[in-house]
Amino acid sequence: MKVYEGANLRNLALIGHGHAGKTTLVSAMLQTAGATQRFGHVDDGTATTDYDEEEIARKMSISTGLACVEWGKTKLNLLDTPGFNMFVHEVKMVLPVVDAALVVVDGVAGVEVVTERVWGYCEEISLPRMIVVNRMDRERADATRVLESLIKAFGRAVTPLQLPIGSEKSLSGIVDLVRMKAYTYEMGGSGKGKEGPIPANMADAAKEAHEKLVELVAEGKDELMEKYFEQGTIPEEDLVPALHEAIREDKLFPVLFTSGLGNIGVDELMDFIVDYTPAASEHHAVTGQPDSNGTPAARKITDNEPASVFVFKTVSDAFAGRISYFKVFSGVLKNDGTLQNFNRNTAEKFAHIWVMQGKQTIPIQELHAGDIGAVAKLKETLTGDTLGDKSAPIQYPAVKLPDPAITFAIEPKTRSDEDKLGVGLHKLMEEDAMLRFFRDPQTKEFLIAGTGQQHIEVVVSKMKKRYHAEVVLKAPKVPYRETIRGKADVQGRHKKQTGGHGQYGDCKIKVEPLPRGGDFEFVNDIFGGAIPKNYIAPVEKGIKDAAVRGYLAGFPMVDFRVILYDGSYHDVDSNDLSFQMAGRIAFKKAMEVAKPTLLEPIMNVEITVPDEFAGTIMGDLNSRRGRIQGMDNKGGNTIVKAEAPMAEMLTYGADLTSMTQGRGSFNMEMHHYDIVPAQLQEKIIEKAKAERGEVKEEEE
Ligand SMILES: Nc1nc2c(ncn2[C@@H]2O[C@H](COP(=O)(O)OP(=O)(O)O)[C@@H](O)[C@H]2O)c(=O)[nH]1
Ligand SMILES: [Mg+2]
Repeated sequence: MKVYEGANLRNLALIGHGHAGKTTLVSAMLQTAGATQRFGHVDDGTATTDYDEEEIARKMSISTGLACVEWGKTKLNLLDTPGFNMFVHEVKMVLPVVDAALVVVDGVAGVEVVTERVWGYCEEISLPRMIVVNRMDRERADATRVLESLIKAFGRAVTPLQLPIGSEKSLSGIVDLVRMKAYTYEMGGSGKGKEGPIPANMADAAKEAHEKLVELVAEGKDELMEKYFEQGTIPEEDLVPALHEAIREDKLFPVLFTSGLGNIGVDELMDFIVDYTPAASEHHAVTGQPDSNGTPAARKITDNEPASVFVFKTVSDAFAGRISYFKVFSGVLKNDGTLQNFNRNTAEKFAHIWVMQGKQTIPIQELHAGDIGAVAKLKETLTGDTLGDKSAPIQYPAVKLPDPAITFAIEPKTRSDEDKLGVGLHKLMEEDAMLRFFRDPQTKEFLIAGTGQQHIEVVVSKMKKRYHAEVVLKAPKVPYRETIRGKADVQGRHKKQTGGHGQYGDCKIKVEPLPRGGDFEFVNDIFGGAIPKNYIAPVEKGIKDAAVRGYLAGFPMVDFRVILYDGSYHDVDSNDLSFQMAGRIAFKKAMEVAKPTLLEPIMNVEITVPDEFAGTIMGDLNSRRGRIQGMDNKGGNTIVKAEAPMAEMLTYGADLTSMTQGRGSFNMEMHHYDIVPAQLQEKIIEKAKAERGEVKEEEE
């Protein structure tokens, strides 16, 4: 592999809805450029960028795969992202390291839910976008209809730079509307087109589209407008740079057509990328976090600045260990070089730097500003870290991700699995930013949290295959809490007379509710030494210990205030333990009168479905005790915002899929706690008691 400089590098993320053909398109580009011997197919597990065993088993991308294509003098770094909503955060994580996105759209379905979602991510950071309408060989593929759906969703800047020749099975090539030439291909052939004249039956349509394009470009630039008025057109040598600029500045979103699987239009696609998408060196300067003076450092994407690299992905490989994927934002990284990790203040050696081709590592001597590479065995570096020239510190901001939406209890099958469980999960967390693993302080259970059921299933499967740890998933648990709605004024007295000296503690407390989120407050209102100072803390501890265990069903009691206002003691028999006991007794007595009640977590949910499912979704939310907060329409989709209790949403991912034939997606996050309706409390309390009963038996 040759060494490339920023002007000859193009970093592109392939993004879009699942099954639009992103992974296959990468295979087609590799095959057409001669980088592979055989075409890599998703369906038989040979695609270069879907190499992970989980991806092969499920025939879908789960995490971003990297490939690179040398095309003429230019190297294209292709980042193949997943398009299923549970893994779509992977897209967010790579956008900061690319110079443009290839938004891949299915020629039959047009704009889909995830297409809009990822388009939004690009919009947030003004990333240039090029649209590829793929799978044009499929039955019912329709260029006109898809173009309409694109313009409706993303506006009038969406402009075709090509027209497909033929359709469905008889798709045979494309017309280049800039140069006004036609290219024809053999279905399933080499991917290299044969140049020829525009077919007669398309001449008018092509001419019209070309003129529209020229007009659009002329409108955007005064110098060109003049030429256009004088000559009635713009010469090709002006048109190409003007389009390049318009695309770089998000004034124009070009549309191309391909069949990845049939390898049609793929060489033209790569030519277009080289000519029209921004070079790595054209990317605007990248800003780091502000330093102690509040001024952020920044780096231009050039070899002349101090070296800095940003780690955007980590893979935990069974053989090579930890592999860090990075982009060189500035300077030149040499093989065997040492860089300072600015997030962790340690030096890291970059022994054996690589360029990645799927899972294959290709050694490289150096990587220039704007290029993407990988390295194994960095000691402490994780995703989101910046490393660089020690004398020029900078920290690029890590990508913000949402909180996990679903939690399961996880149990090792055997004792030996328990040891492997922790080790394996910690390795998986290094490569998976949305995975969490922790222990529930109440139930002492191990919990794992992720983006959805399917995400967790992938994790469980990786645990088994990679780390040989067998685990059982248990239904997700709802972290209920308890609180009080009334007040109480009670006395807790602990007195025991046994043999020698006895035990004596006595306290009088008032309890009252606090607003939601108020947690726990303890007020010492003792005057005149009714209880000596050193016994106040034991009373508080006794109450707190009891409160964590709850009163109704064993869930922690929150949002209440305790006022300790009186009590008594005994010179000989009083001690810490006696006052702790008195506190516990007082707490229990208070609960008998203070109207204890259950609290449940309420989630914020945002659901996106094609319009025709809006009614079904709203009705269903109603039956889940959901409260609709708002509705919005966008490009044929309805977006519903609602609040709903977590207890009703535990299997929402699977339910939504079946209600919408897989066309709906949703986001969910914790919002607040609220009182459980009276008619449901009894059931939850009974169930919790039964569960605790079982635990007790096991312990004996
Ligand atoms: N007919 C047809 N099928 C395609 C084309 N590209 C991909 N596919 C098939 O569509 C499915 C999804 O493709 P894949 O590349 O995994 O899509 P991704 O989810 O966007 O990466 C696979 O079964 C592919 O074989 C194409 O151009 N034409
Ligand atoms: Mg894919």
